[in-house]
Amino acid sequence: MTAPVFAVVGHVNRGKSSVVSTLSADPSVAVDDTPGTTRAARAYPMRVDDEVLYTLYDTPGFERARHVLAWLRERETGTGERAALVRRFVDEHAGTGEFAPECELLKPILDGAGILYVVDASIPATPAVEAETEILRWTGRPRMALLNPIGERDFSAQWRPILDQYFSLVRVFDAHEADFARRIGLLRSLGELSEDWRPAIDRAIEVLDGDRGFRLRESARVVADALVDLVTHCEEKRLDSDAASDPEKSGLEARYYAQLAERELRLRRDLRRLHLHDDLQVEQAVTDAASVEQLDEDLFDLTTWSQLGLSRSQLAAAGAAAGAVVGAGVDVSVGGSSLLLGTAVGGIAGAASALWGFGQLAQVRVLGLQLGGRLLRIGPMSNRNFPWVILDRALVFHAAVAHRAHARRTPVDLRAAEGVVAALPRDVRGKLESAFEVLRKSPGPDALHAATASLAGEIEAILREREPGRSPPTPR
Ligand SMILES: Nc1nc2c(ncn2[C@@H]2O[C@H](COP(=O)(O)OP(=O)(O)OP(=O)(O)O)[C@@H](O)[C@H]2O)c(=O)[nH]1
Ligand SMILES: [Mg+2]
Repeated sequence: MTAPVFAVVGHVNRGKSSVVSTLSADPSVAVDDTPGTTRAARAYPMRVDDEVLYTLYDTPGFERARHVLAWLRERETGTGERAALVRRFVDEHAGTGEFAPECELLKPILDGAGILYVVDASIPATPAVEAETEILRWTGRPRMALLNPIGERDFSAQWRPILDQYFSLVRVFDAHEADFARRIGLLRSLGELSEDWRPAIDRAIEVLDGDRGFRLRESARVVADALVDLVTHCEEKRLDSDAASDPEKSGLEARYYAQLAERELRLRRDLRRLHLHDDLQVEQAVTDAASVEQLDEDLFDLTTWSQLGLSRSQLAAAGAAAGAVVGAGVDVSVGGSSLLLGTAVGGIAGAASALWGFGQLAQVRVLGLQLGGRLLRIGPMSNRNFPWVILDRALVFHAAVAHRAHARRTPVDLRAAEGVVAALPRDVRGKLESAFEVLRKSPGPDALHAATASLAGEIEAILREREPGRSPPTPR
């Protein structure tokens, strides 16, 4: 079974590279609003475990389609010769510098690729379209048109009767919004384009489904591991005297929250990696540019906490307290910013700790050491809401990266995201709470292992439940 090849073509700057990027889950494809960004045809194979499922060619856009068509028409001898004439056009012009984009985009088609013709459905059709589609028709290859709306307006009603004349299939595919389910839907349509490709496309869908399942399972596992680490984490410091001084306490507390923040960052990195979004930026509720860089992924923010039941006045009090008390010590570790909302650890855990008093959120103990001396220990986190806050944030973050089209390069904005855990069914919350309860009690290795596995299983079920439903792309 050979993997099908598709050439993604269209006018310059219409979202061709975006379609390639999203359909191949490859964020390395150059997408830019400068017309003419793609200068050469380039193959992007969709691989899973070294198996190539299909290949997409990103191509430069048509720039002089009407001239190309005029050249072809002048030399036309009969309809049966049209594909050969297109080949002659490419042979005569390739390497001359004339019609360079047209030669580049036609080559993979002449080599046997199917055609995905991309138009921007948010602008009206231009006269160039007829020449472009006519040239593509002359190649005789199977072809589908994609209405990719770049802007807000919708001219698809105007586009359809034009595209219908040239394409056996016309589909809407928003390359910047399409999630996994829509990608699969589009693949199914590609399978309808030619009987020859059907078995390979069916195979591709099966493999991609399996791969998706694997990524969700791994995501659940890294979230469960992070929850365990975060809830059970402790920081310790040897004391010179029997009691801890205030600077000793606040220093250790700062280190503790900094470690929690660091661990959550690691979880987010893991989730981005699992969904092939390693470089995706995340926007948070901070305003100044330097601090965005430092603090773009805070550990707790007020929105999440309020979803979990803190009242507005509690939040206000916590906010005020944090800036004054905990924030000062903690912010140093995150670049000296005194911003409350965006700070990694000067956020709500530190804030709540300040509000409720040192040691109310996480356990603090002074322990005697066998060989003399004393140890100050902070952790594990005893606050009951804490694992829920972490889980909620992890699920919100997961949704943001797992459903994100790879063509879309703007930062993820979590500020308006809705929480997840508050809406979970009672029985699911019950099972999660049982596992959290085990974690809070400093479990032995076996109990810890069982609780981690139970968490991973529950979280995987939540992630699967939250997968968007499968529906074919909007038919014409
Ligand atoms: N919002 C939105 N923007 C899009 C979409 N598709 C493309 N764009 C934007 O439109 C611009 C062009 O997208 P590309 O994918 O680079 O287009 P192209 O057809 O490959 O362009 P050239 O290589 O220059 O011919 C970029 O700024 C994209 O971010 C879309 O579906 N939605
Ligand atoms: Mg391009």
